Amino acid sequence: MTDRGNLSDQDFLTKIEQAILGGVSCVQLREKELSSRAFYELALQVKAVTDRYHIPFLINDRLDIALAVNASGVHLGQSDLPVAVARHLLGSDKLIGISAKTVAQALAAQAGGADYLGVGAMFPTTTKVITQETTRETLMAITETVQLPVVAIGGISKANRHQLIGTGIAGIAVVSAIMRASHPKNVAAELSQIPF
Ligand code: TZP
Ligand code: MG
Repeated sequence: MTDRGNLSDQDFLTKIEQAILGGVSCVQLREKELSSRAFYELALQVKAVTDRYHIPFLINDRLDIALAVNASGVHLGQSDLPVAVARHLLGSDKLIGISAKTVAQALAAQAGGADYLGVGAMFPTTTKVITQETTRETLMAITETVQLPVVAIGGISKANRHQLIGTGIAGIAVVSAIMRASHPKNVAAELSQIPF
């Protein structure tokens, strides 16, 4: 998952490419402050990279941008469009990920047609304002209840990744540990080797 920070567009795209070369298997573009036009243009550039490596490309929040660039799908939070509406608009071929913090939210997302769930923040993070972290118990309650693949997110790094082993997750989503690394390829390689 991306965060441009102060990177130039070229450096940003290079980081993404390095992360993919390290083992990142899906890229989500998450931009909270760009105009629609700038988001669209950046999305086209990122998609050119993910297409080159044949990996899925997701857009955070903005279903319109996902449609406009023919992304693989969209990731939506609890305040975004309802999953069933997004599914109706996107059709059955696109991926929809939903952020869930409770078993109830996870079940609702599953019933509405989500393809995967994002659960967190599992650890302290500076990428997003978090009121309360998600406990390991809640994460496990979700993985044990829903059939969907669950991706853990929030403050995940080399230092704490082992704490997620045995929780039943399908994978992890990482922003700063990779995007702020001077060697994103190495960090991505280390993080993607964890067995869950
Ligand atoms: N949702 C929950 S935590 C988070 C999002 C988008 C931010 C994750 O970023 P980082 O830098 O990997 O903690
Ligand atoms: Mg969102």
